[in-house]
Amino acid sequence: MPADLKMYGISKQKGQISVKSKLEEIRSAALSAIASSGSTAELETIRVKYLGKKGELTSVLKMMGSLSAEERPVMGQLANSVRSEIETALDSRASELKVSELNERLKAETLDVTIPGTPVVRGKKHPMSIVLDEVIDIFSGMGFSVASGPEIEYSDYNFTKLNTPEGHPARDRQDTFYFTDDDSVCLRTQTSPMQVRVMETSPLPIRVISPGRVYRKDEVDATHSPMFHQIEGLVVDKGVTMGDLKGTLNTLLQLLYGPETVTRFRPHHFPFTEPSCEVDIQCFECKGQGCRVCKGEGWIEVLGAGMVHPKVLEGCGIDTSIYSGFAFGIGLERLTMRRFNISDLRLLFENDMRFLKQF
Ligand code: 2U9
Repeated sequence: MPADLKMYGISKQKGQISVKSKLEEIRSAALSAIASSGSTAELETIRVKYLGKKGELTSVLKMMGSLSAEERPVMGQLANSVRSEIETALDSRASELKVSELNERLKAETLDVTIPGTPVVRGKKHPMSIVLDEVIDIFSGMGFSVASGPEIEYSDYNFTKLNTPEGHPARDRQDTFYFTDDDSVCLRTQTSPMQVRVMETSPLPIRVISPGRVYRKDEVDATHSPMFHQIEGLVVDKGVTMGDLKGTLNTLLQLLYGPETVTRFRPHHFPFTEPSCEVDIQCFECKGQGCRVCKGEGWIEVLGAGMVHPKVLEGCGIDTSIYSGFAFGIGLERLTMRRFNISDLRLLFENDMRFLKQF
């Protein structure tokens, strides 16, 4: 006798009676287990135990072969009806459990919509962005466009094309971040290389400002940073003179510091402009008498400027017998510090909300 038959207490002699009673036993055991099951996971275990490939019902079905030809269809029918009863019971208990499990989950995961949320801190414009936007507004009003370009530059554009040839002290390795051993690529030290690109590619006349980050090997202190921002400007047209330069910069400074602002243009030297000047405003505190604000000078330096050097124009293919130009450079940090009376440049880069929310 096969081992399975022994297990279920079925003997060939008892035949139909034993199979029948075994099937009924399976039915009542399965139905009561289903009725008392407490979770869908438990229900699945019950399904596998009774209806699975190695389950109890399958084992009994395997015994059918040992029954007589008359017994087999009767017991087969009974086995099918036991299977479908168990399946129906499993389905209906599964839907009951699904509902109760969902209800329990909903209860456990209740969201208290009355709890105050985490406040979202409203951002503000950075003081340098406030001042830059103001400067862009002023120059837009005078017909200038805005150009921005790469911060990694060829030394050719950063220096050579700006009349600063190899060997010039301004190209010193101690002042410039170079990327290559031959010093041919660097972090730009000014935004003028962008303006060279504008001159090389745009039709004349040109009126452009170029704001952006620039880099120099400076130690960080209250007035220095290895990264700072410049706003440079360039005008190239027929018959542009120092008078146009003065008119444009006086307009800028009076719009920035008020209509009473007094300016002074002092001779200076830059390799890329000739003649060159530094521009001061009369101290607003002492009206030129000399005080703590202007360190006794009576004047405060605000920017540098000059007529674009003919070598720079010609290097960009511009005919200097017809065209001339002026250029200027402003340090945005210094402009912002003066505007908002900020004494330490580092405050502009720390992004401390306690500082930034004051503007
Ligand atoms: C071209 C030719 C010439 C831009 C200029 C200055 C003078 C200047 C400083 C201001 C403070 C740099 O940020 S700072 O330290 N800049 O004094 N910049 S003339 O001259 C140009 C620009 C573009 C093609």
